[in-house]
This record gives sequence, structure tokens and C-alpha cells, in this order.
Amino acid sequence: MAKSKFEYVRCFETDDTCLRNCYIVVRLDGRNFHKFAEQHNFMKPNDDRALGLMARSARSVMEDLEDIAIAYGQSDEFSFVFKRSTNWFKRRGSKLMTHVASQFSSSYVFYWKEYFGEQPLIYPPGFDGRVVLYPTNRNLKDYLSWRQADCHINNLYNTAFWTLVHKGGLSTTQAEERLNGTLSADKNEMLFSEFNMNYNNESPLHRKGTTLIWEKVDETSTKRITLPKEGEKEVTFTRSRRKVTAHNCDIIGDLFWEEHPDILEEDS
Ligand code: DGT
Ligand code: MG
Ligand code: MG
Ligand code: MG
Ligand code: MG
Repeated sequence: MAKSKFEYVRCFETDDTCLRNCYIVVRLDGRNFHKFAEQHNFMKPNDDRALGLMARSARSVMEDLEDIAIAYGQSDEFSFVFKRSTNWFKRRGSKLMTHVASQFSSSYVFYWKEYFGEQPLIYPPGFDGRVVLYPTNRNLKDYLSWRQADCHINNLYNTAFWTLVHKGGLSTTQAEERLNGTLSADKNEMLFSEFNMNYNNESPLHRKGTTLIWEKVDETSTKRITLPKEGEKEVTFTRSRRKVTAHNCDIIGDLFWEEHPDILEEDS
């Protein structure tokens, strides 16, 4: 193919190939969701419609893009972990990140109505993205633990804060002052002794966030078939399919990783 004299401009493109043998993590975060949540009347501190829509959009990313082994989300963010051996888009960081961000954003708008019903989406939401590489399983687990610990810290604070406001009759300023300098144990104790709430019984979706993984799931379906001798007959099929499943569980401890040993590839 003949090259035009303009071809040289390609040389200005920079190489952003992600280092081999590393997990590639793409983390998205909602742009100015403080305002987006207010304008769309999100429930405080947690809106299950909004969290459901985030997880639905993340599932669309996992199903429609290649090689994502696990995703974890909370609040207005979601992290997607590409297999460390992926060669999708020759591991080009910008390609991976922009595909994740655009698939997620369009899904968020596409599925809005399924979660918010007649409440309209009043302006287009946006998400920023970043790429981070993790060379070892320990580093990757610590990354995910960091995000889940963040979920826990924020949710405990927000639960205590809004309980003081909604049930304790404090103003938001008073609630903030009351929580200033308190430790996790203090907040747990306050919820328990003053409001008869055991934080551990609060919704796992809110306390743990959402983890999406691929799992083999047995699906049964029935079909009517016509056999030459027996005539019409109902038969049941069972087949095993790979599906994205959602979990609101602890991923900091070892149990989750022991129960799902195929998510991570061995360190070599
Ligand atoms: P950014 O990310 O720098 O563009 O700015 P924001 O405002 O998105 O800040 P960020 O990402 O640190 O914090 C997430 C915001 O989203 C935070 O203000 C609370 C809001 N948000 C997320 N999920 C919920 C929810 O379920 N209910 C309510 N009321 N707000 C939520
Ligand atoms: Mg931010
Ligand atoms: Mg944000
Ligand atoms: Mg955020
Ligand atoms: Mg093209």
C-alpha cells in the first residue's frame, strides 16, 4: 500500500503498552457525583437503585469486553481487573481504559430506566478512568482490600452520621462535630448503645460493596419435543454456562480467594 507523505504523523503516537505479567486494573469514578447524586435525589447515605445501576453497567463491561477476571465496586466507582496474561488490544493502556469507560458510561444511561423507573436522567453522567499495574497476587489483593476498606470506612461514617441526623435529631453540623475524632469502635458502640443498631447487621451491599466474577452456573430449561413413537413430550435440559455473578462479601480475608481459586493466575 502506498504511503502518503502525511504518514509520518503516526510516529508522534506514544507507546502505552502495559508491562507484561502484570494485572491491569482500570478504575472508573463518577465525575462530580456529589452533585449528580443530589440532582437525582439519591437516598442518603446509600441508594440501592444507584448501586444496582453501577453493578449492572459493570456486568455489561465484563460481558462485552475481553479478559476481565474480577470487578469490584462501591459508591460511584468500579475497578476492573484484566487477566495478567491478557493480550487484548496488545495491552495498550489507553485502548483498555477508554473501552471500559465508554462501555460503562453508555450502559449507565442505557439501563437507567430499569433502576430509576419514571425518574428522568436529567443530564449525561461522565466517568474518569485510570490504569494501574500490579505485578503480584499479593499486590492485587491488597489493591482490592484497599478499595473495600475504603467502602467500610465511608459506610460506617455515613451510617453513623445519617443515623444521628435522621434518628437522633441532630443537625448535620452537630452530627459532624459529634463524629469528629471518633474511631471505628466508637461509631459501632454509639450505633449500638444509642440506637440499638448492630452495624454488622446492616446491608452487606452497603458494607462490602459489589464483587463481580465469572462462575459456572447450571441452567435448566424445558422444551416440548415430538418423538416419532412417543409423540409430544416435555424434556428437561441442564447445561452449565459461564455467567457473571455478583457477591456482597468480604474479599479482604482468605476465604473468598480459597473458594474461587481460578480468579487469579499463579505468580511465576
Ligand atoms: P470527583 O470524583 O472528584 O469528580 O467528585 P465526586 O463528587 O464524584 O466525589 P467522590 O467520587 O470522591 O465521591 C462520591 C460522591 O458520590 C459522594 O459525594 C457521595 C456520592 N454518592 C455515591 N453513591 C451515593 C449514594 O448511594 N447515595 C448518595 N446520596 N450519594 C452517593
Ligand atoms: Mg474522586
Ligand atoms: Mg466521583
Ligand atoms: Mg468516588
Ligand atoms: Mg476505528
